[in-house]
Amino acid sequence: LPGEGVPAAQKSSWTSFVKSIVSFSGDLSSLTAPPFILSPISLTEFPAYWCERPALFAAIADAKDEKERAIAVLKWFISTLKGQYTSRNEKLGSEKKPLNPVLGELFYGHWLDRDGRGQTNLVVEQVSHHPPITAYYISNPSKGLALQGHSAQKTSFSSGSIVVKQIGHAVLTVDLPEGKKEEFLITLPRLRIDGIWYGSPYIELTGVSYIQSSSGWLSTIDYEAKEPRGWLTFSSKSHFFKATVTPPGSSTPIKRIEGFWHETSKDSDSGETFTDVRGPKEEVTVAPLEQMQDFESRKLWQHVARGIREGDYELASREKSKIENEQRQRRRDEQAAGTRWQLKHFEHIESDPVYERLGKLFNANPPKEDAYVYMHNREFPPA
Ligand code: CLR
Repeated sequence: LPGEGVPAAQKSSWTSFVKSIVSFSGDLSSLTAPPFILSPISLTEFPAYWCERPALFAAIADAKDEKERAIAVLKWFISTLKGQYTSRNEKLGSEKKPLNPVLGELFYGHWLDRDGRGQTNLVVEQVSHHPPITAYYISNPSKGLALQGHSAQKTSFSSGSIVVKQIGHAVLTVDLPEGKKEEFLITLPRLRIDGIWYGSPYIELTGVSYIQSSSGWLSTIDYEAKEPRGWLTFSSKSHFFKATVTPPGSSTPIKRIEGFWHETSKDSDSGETFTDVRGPKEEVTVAPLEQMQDFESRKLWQHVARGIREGDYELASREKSKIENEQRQRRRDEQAAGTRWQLKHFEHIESDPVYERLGKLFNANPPKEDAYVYMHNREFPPA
């Protein structure tokens, strides 16, 4: 039923929120939403989803050649999708509206070494508030792996769903022997947020995304492929995909994968399991609140988050206003002083040379994108 997932007292507030998104396109984060749909988690925490299966990330470094590396990268990438796009439904009951990060907001974390996989470190910085842009750097130094990327969104409304075009890309760098390295340009899928009328939003992925290796290997992931009979689930959420891996200069795949990105997938030819994410994942470890700086996400939002978690929405909104007013004052002070906010960990470049070079190989659209380059100025684990 329409409005099924909406608490009775918030029905009219949900209706007006839905009306405002219908006639709106741009930055959804600025719209006021009813309390039941608010998440206590800031968008700066989201890049952690890239590494919640640290062993699969580390395994990329152990692959023996270019082909095996391309396959290992695809396997890791597909295995991140469940966390990225369905974990709020599992934890919070539906997709929710994350906290809108402030400029300069930080999120640090790590996954400890276990079974020789090496330690993985995460640095996130909110590099723009309006529009919201989040930059991240994830590295496993002992394996010679680093993922650098940024994330922004363009939203619109179409036949009952919110359509989210992801802006930004990620580049994975793999150090090889003799000072050589291989790079992988990763583009991101489109999102459709369904279930809006019912007040229980969830994400479906649409379109196609690519993983282009500097070695020439290309993986193409198609999120709109039709499920063959026999695979059919009764759930309205499909999450089905097909992927291909093609060698340099060829258009004939040497590997085809199909399945559900939130459950299991298999090699279409051999039937062998490719990914299986039904088991537990490892959430990122962060420092205790007492050791955090004021701009670290969980410290900055702690009272707002408590308000949302405990249903004390007055507290949440009072604390949120405090943060927003403080931000406005900072911007005014900067303007008066003729200064600009300095980013702490990233440097903006107008065009990413890796995107330009590798994007040509699969006709990336757009042909150029900007990037935020990590300045390598944080020690892990934090002292
Ligand atoms: C951020 C980057 C991550 C993947 C990801 C997952 C969920 C997306 C989020 C990104 C961006 C913000 C987002 C969110 C789902 C809902 C939320 C689009 C792309 C919007 C702003 C809130 C909509 C409000 C409804 C839930 C009512 O790697």
